[in-house]
Amino acid sequence: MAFDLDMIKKVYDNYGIRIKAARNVVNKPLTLTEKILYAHLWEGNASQAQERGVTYVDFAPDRVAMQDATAQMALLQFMQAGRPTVAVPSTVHCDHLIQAKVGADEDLVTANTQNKEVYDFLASVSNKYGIGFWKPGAGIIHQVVLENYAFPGGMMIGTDSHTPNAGGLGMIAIGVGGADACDVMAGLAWELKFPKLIGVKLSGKLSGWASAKDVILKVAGILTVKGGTGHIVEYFGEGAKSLSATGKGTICNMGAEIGATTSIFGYDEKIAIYLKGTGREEIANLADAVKEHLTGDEEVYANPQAYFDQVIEIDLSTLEPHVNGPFTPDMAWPLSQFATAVRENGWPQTLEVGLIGSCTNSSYEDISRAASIAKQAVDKHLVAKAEFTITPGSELVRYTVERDGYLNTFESMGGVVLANACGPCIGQWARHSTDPTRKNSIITSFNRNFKSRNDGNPNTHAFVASPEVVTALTIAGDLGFNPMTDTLTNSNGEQVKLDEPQGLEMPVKGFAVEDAGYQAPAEDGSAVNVLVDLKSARLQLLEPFKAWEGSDIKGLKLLIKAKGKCTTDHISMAGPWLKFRGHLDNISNNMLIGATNFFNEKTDNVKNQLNGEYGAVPATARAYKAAGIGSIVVGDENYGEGSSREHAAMEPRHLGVRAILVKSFARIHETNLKKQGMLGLTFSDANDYDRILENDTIDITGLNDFSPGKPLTIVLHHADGNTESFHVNHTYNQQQIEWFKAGGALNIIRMGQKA
Ligand code: MIC
Ligand code: SF4
Repeated sequence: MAFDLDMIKKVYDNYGIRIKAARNVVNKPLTLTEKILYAHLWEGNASQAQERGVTYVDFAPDRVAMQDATAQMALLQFMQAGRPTVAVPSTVHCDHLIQAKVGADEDLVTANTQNKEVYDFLASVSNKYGIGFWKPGAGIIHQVVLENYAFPGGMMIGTDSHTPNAGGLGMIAIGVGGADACDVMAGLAWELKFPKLIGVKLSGKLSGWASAKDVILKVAGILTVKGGTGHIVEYFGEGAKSLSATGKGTICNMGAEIGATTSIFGYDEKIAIYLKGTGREEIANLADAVKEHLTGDEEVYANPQAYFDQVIEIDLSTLEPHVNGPFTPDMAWPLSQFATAVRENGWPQTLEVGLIGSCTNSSYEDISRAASIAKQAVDKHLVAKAEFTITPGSELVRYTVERDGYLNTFESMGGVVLANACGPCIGQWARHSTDPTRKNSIITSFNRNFKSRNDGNPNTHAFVASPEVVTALTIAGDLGFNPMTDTLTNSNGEQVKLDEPQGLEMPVKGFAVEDAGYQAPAEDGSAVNVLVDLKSARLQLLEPFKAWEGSDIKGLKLLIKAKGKCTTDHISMAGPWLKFRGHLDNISNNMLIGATNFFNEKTDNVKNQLNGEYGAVPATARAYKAAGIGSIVVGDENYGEGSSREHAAMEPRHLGVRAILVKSFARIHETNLKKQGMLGLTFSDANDYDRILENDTIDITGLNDFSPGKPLTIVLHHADGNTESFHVNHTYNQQQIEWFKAGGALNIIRMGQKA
């Protein structure tokens, strides 16, 4: 399977030249992040200095990766761009739509039947436009990309927020909405506000129970779910060099949970070993030839405070394993304090299910370390108290760990091996739970633990830890158990202690696979038909959104004032709704159903101002839309945190919402709103949130003069006849304002096509 050696050669050929140009502009030592960003500036940008956190910059990414649940919308948009093939190497990965129920084989058969029309659509559209297609069962996008496509110093965008996983191989890899992917595949530049930089200096070396996962669990605790917004996190230091490439991948992957644009490690020996071990010796050789450009300058790492906007130091030698949660990935507990936290907060202490795997943690190293714990359960006559599932990240890993006996070990401990897919991580889990109102606890080695995410049950307390800690707690069936200090009673009534996990970074016998699950596109796809059934409930061709009417937007009804955390899982839930990801009208029926209404603290229950009745959010929006009235959504901090799914922006657009007004946005969601021609606005004074009342009618003024950096005005017409107004901010640049005016970025591409 081609990993585009020619493309990589071309990138490296230009590296020295581009970085030299950057040095002339920046005129001081460069971080790795700056080198890669400067090496990927779109032609014409190269001679400008870029102000971090301020300037919007056009980039030329080398690759695009899409997963099935977001690729549908991305490719439906791409089909409207009128191009014969994609402009940069691109792949589609079928991973999100497989539901975990019984086990890998059966679940895959069911998925192939149930999702047939979607897979047929994705396979045919990929075939037509020159896109590589990874079949269901091949693995999770980020793991497959790491094994096949990621390369040091490259730049990739992907329609999934955990795309940064490839930072483990020294690539700038950024999660985006489908519309952004569509632009890049159509040969256009990709725009990003030049990020600020956080440097994380790692010293020492991991040992015992601590693993790479604990680095990011700790960083999440320090920076919180908002702290990385607008930043790229660059890891360096001796400790960084000591981590395996896949361990680095885990850290970068979960950097999505702190809102970071992406995270990255410099090219080193560990990355070279991984490239060679996954059949890419040529890339390692090419990278060796330009290796001074694939890491930050020495001066930078010697004196990081002078070059990064923020610096964090972590000593791996003293790092404790962590457990984060529940309900948010940044609530970080060192293992030694976790049991107390569980008791003091009244979280259910009995652990019901432990789940390992996912795109974050399913490397050979992860599996072998977790298996070393599972094996002890068997050898020491311990019976696992909780259920246990394993989702391998790719067929390459699955085949290899099966060969090496690890899957067998898990099964002897009572584990169920699920398909190489997202499964429970994204709510594709038919959990055999009896009473959904009962508070219960689960622990995973995944990255997110938002309410209702894994099993759709808001009473499930989900915690996140490393695969080895998850395995140990699963054996104990008790969140109060600390494997580092406590003993367990085995079936002979003896007290036994678990030894520290042992693992292997790379398989001694090398990786092996029979069928990795790749399908190359046709050489000439012009005659290929894209398969879309127009009567389908799962796929719907897109209609262009309407352009802006050219005047201030008046008379909007407040649809919902969301209280507290409002992630993309709250805005457009996944799990059972994933099946409608290619059908905008049908998926719109999940719009904001997870968000809490500020006025009554209920979910999916808002006042319809037209008849005074309370009803579901989507139905209320549809009622306003049918009456020809626009609406507005108000939200709290970090609105749209989490996923890259642009459905969270397209659904409100489709249902007549004109603006989203919040205290702050998560990056990808804010861009998605702009791309779809929505107004994404922020309170200039967060206290203005309190002025919004349930029966408000709202105007947005200043639009005739909509320009970069200039606030707009919100006018509230309260039900008692009073009116008040205040300024709101936005981050639209001139081009983004054009998207708003045209009714969405795609309308502009379309117009270009006609011209
Ligand atoms: C996730 O982890 O939330 C997902 C599901 O992978 C999403 C993508 C999606 O919603 O399809 C993501 O992280 O972007
Ligand atoms: Fe899939 Fe979970 Fe990874 Fe998202 S975080 S890509 S749902 S495994």
